Amino acid sequence: MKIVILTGAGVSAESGMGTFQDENGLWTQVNIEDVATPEAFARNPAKVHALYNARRSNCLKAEPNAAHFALAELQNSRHDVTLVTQNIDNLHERGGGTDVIHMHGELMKALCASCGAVWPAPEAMDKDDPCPSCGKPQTRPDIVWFGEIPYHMDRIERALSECDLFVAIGTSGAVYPAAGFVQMADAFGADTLELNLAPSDVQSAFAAHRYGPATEVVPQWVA
Ligand code: BV8
Repeated sequence: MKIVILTGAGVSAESGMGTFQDENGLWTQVNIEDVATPEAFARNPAKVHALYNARRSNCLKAEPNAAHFALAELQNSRHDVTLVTQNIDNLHERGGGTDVIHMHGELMKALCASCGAVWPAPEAMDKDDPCPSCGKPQTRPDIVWFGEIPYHMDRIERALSECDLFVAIGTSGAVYPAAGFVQMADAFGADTLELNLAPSDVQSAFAAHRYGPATEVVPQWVA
């Protein structure tokens, strides 16, 4: 059976990574326009780097949880599993996940805004860090901000067109194009399942739902 899994911040919430839209979520503490757009980075790179440096050090202190481990177990099973994440943390990989598709980029990678080179991010990054490839001081986090095109869309859309089951885990369904994946999978005839703490903004598009903390509902579903 071909399965596509889409995860969001809820799968890392119990690892202490925080979410976006919940009452103490990141987007309730900072404005997207100030820290998560290319314009924000052009306006104040130091402010943007400070936010991502703080999130990177938080990620280094966090540990994968039972949901990450269960999804890695599913990937090692006989199923054909495509694991897509909106998350920029590396907890899927540290929980044994393989070939993780980071459609919104990765905290642990740096990107040169001038030549496009990508390299492992130091814990604290600064715009003036010289690019190891072109030498220019145009270093940014390798993150897809609002208004930027998500990574790996062709591969994701192909997987959605071929899957038998689409499962969304720990995402509010608030951000596109990820929030539209369930409609795409459904249109191609896949079964759809939402595993979340609470109904998402697109819960009505799912055929089945199981609600509860990811560390409970994900291992139960994988078993
Ligand atoms: C783009 C990286 C064009 C940064 C992020 C319609 C179509 C296309 C685009 C748009 C459109 N309408 C609007 C747009 C533009 C925009 C958008 O969607 N805006 C929103 C505000 C309306 N989209 C874009 O700009 C995207 N680019 O559209 O380019 C294009 C389109 C298609 C094809 C080609 C080109 C780029 C968006 C990417 C932005 N970057 N992340 C960073 O991390 O700092 S977005 C960020 O927020 C996340 O990555 C995620 O995608 C999004 C929402 O986060 P979630 O993961 O869902 O987390 P959230 O807090 O919202 O929810 C947590 C959930 O977990 C909750 O439901 C909660 O109940 C649950 N939960 C909590 N605890 C637990 C739990 N569940 C289980 N267990 C628990 N313990």
